[in-house]
Amino acid sequence: MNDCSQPFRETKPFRGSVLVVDDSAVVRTIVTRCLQKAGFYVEQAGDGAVALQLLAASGHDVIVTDLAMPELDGLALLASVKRIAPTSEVIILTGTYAKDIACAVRALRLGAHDYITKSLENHEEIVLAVERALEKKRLRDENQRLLRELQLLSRTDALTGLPNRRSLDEDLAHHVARSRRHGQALGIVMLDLDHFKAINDTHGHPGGDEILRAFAGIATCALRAGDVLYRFGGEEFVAVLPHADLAGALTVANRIVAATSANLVPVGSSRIRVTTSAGVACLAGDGSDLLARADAALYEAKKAGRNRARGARGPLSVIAGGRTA
Ligand code: GH3
Ligand code: MG
Ligand code: MG
Repeated sequence: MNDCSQPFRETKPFRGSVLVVDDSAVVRTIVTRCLQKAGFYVEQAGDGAVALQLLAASGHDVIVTDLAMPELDGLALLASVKRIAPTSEVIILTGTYAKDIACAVRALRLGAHDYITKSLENHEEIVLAVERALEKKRLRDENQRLLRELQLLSRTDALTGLPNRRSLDEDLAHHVARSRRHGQALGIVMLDLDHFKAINDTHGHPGGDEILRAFAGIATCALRAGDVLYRFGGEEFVAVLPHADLAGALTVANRIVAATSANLVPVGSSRIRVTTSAGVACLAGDGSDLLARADAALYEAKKAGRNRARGARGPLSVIAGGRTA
């Protein structure tokens, strides 16, 4: 039998937080003492309803609960915990239903981590069950963290840190749907650095990479709050401009074109002038050809001599410096 009679002394950080729920004050005290002695931070509740209040306030890692309790019983508490605090683990500790296999199966099906019987002889089993539950929670939390990291990485361009093409495809579909639903404008700017192959040839691929990073910064600074720049691929970028009509998007495109040619980008020991061309398109019809129309306008900008922006629809086109051509 464990020696639970020694007073608990806090010397190390807690191994985890546990909520002990039992309508018997004696059982609560015994279980609490053992878990405290094993290094856990423990709170107590006399029934399921109080337990839920404490859980909402503190978000315990593990809940050790009795089954038969007045008001809210153990199974009802378990169901509520799985709904409101799904990352908390629940261990059912029962005396009344100790031999009730059907009840144990039901608890496990509802998501209980473990189902153990009360014993005044051996408290080690409770400590072990809590340790296993904590380890399971730790692994699940870590998996979720890694999954979130992976999702973020899969949407991020490693070179520039901008959201990537995959991210653009997903976000643009949402923007188009939202703009169509609310009858709002949506503009995009497709950007392609001019003569980038020659820059690579002169300054090497690492030099080209530096320029791509610098351009990402310059173009981002030229955007308004709420606009987002994506790396489309290679030396091509796309800015998504919610609420922008063609004239507004052209203004932004021109700002990027002008800022790019105005900034000398440091590459190794030299500082070089880089220019970009831009094609602008705004939402029309179902929006499925938005990128294609911006790309066609970009082609027009290249054909017209580069270092300028062109709009996809209508006669209005604006070149760098704000002049209208
Ligand atoms: P234009 O003015 O018509 O756009 O000419 P350009 O030379 O920029 O266009 P082209 O498509 O011929 O060349 C694009 C170059 O971009 C070729 C490719 O090697 C380079 N490139 C693509 N991705 C990267 C990258 O991640 N880093 C570097 N340094 N270069 C890249
Ligand atoms: Mg290109
Ligand atoms: Mg290019």
